[in-house]
Amino acid sequence: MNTTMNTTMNTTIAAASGLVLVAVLSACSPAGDDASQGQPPATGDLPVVDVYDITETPSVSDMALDITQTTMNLGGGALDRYLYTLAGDDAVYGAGRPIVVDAGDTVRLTASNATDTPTNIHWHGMNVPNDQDGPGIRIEPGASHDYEFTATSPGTYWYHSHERPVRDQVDEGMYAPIIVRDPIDASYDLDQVIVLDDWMVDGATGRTEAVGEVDTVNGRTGDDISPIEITGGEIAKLRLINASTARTQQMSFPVDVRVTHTDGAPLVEPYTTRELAIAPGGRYDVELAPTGGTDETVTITNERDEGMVIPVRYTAADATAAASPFVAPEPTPLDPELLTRTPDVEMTLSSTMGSSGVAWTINGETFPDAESFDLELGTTYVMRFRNSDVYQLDHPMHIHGTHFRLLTENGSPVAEEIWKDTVSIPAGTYVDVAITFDEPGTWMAHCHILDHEDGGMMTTIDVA
Ligand SMILES: [Cu+2]
Repeated sequence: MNTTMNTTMNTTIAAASGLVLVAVLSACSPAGDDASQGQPPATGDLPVVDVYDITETPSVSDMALDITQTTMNLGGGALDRYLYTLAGDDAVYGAGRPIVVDAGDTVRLTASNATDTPTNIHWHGMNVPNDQDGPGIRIEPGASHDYEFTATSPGTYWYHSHERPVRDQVDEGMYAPIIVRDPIDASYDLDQVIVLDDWMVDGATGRTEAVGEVDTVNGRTGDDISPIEITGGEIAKLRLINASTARTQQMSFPVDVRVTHTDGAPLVEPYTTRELAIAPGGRYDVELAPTGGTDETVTITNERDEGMVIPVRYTAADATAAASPFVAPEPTPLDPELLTRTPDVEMTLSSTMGSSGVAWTINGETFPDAESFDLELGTTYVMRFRNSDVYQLDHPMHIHGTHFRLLTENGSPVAEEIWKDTVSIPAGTYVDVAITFDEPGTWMAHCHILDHEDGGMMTTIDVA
């Protein structure tokens, strides 16, 4: 463990310094922003080029997305996979083409399905109108679909297929980041997206499985993982996304990082840590602001190190620790009645052995037979997720269409104000959340372990 690299997180709200730094950013354009027609990227040694450093990436909100099939060499084996790419891209993005827009932009995206399977796109964590959300849309092979929505809330999100079986599509690469920038994000010296995943590589068949043995960062593994380069006195924003279909990523940082966002939502009380458990579908934004007098390379890893070793190359500089440009939101008042209310909605999560394997259930039934719920637009409800799974598995529950506030965990109030769209319910426990929908429609609620979702642990919430 590194001892000389001292990280100091300055929690001073420094709005003024943020304005000064905005001016130094240039508007260089990454490759492939033009919408010229192109073939799917060359295959084989994928990824060839990828840019998940979005520090100077301009907002591009009109685009043509190709949903393609390709092959990737990974960990010594070749595998078939899907890939999201922009028409005309000459770079290859191993974790899908990042979409980077500024808050308030209207995203207009034509998705063309060049694969041999029907699919769609879900904008995970984004508050979009119900008819843009994904599950109700089907893009047949050879067809295309136009999406349009306003990127209202800044944050780190991702987009992925929601066509069942969702596991097969997401596990094989139908996903990518979508980042909605806050103006203060331009004040970070480095703004980098880190997409975590795992792949099963079988050289003989090219199959993939839910839990793979090769860990990847932005589609790269081992020595191919792009380093994080930072100099003393600089501050980096790292946007971690867990795209794994089944595994919680237990991330360890070599120095303290300061957590500013959960699932795209800013924290009223940012906190400092060296460990983060990121459930499937979950995101965390963290700040890294090292100081110290010695050049050093340290690493960010997950719990099993099977290829997931992210180098942090630190260059010493005679500088004080950078001030964070992050501005914490004002606390949202919490009605104390919510902490003691009998839940308005309860989802008991369990499993049972069915005729075709394990059935994953909500209130004893599988989708589409599971109990659905009718909620009023704009009303705040207490929703309880109770994990009674006999197999003692955690279930990360994801709700479409809104964020919810954590109230209690196993009956104990959550002290901090935390908003999420995906929350892990540990086996044998229950979690209560406060939830309000501001958009009408039928919204999905499901486990983000996608085998469980495909196996029935999903239901709908009708909001009117
Ligand atoms: Cu589950």
